[in-house]
Amino acid sequence: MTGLQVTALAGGVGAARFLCGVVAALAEDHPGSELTIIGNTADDLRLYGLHVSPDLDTVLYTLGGGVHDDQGWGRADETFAVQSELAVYGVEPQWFTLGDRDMATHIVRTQMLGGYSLSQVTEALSRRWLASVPVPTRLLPMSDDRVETHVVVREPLGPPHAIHFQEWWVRHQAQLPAEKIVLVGIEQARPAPGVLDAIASADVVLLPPSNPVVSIGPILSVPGMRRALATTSAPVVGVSPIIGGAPVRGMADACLATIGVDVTAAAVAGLYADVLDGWLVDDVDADATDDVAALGIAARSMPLLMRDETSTRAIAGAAI
Ligand code: FO1
Repeated sequence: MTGLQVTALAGGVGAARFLCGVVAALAEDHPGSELTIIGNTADDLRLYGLHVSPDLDTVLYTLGGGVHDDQGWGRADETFAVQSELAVYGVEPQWFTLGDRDMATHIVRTQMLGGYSLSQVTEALSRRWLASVPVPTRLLPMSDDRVETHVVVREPLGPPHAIHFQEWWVRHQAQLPAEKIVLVGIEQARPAPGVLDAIASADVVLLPPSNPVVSIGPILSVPGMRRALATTSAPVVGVSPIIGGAPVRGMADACLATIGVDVTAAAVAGLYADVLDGWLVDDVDADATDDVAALGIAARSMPLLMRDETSTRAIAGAAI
């Protein structure tokens, strides 16, 4: 078997875990392969003057073996001395947890952003985290331009107003009724250097089981991305983040409800219909393969729960 050029779009935890399976499958079955990951940056935020890129960091920490396994984000063996001290000073917010080790990443990123682009900074951070991945792997932000997901919410008795996605997701646990999800800055955003090339020159493009609205959605919304995916000669293959009518992880159901899309494997495929060639659904959703096929997308069912390394590798192998 010869090596493959694989390009994957990535949100946070689900994508990062899936990408571990991709690395394992490529290392075993396709020696000589290379992996390019295009990460979502629309849930980036500034906190305490620091630039935090949760999804990029989740990919780096997970592939680099430094992630907090139970949470799926943040660092293993974390301590919280700095944030506790900030709390004593009355510094807000305290609803978003930044550990000491994690904070070092944000300090490096913020310092470097004074003179370098987010792509360049991400490349520098990758030298630490991706060097030991058994398949040559690079992580590109979807864009060097600032894009932020905001959620228009209505609090009891109050007028609708927009809050940062992380405030809705983490502080309100996506429980505050949302009227709209808006990608601030998306019209002006350009794909980061290397992103369009990585799609055009790929042998296969993968859409991991990430949140379709706030993780994959922003990447697809960067001007030029959908066209690049629709015109690449590579098959574009996705893995459903919905199993049996519920998200495998996270609160994608609240996001889908906000944009008026059913919480089903077939409805999510419909969101990607213009770019997708193949779609994996769980065995419990085997009935959905006909609906997906009707959209012109080849569909197959298999067990999609990423229970351990073996099951995750099998899903990634099937997608490839
Ligand atoms: N998720 C939480 O539920 N609570 C947190 O306090 C929190 C902090 C945090 C810090 C750094 C980081 O990289 C991720 C963090 N996350 C936290 C996860 C994050 O909010 C989301 O899951 C992603 O942005 C969605 O992909």
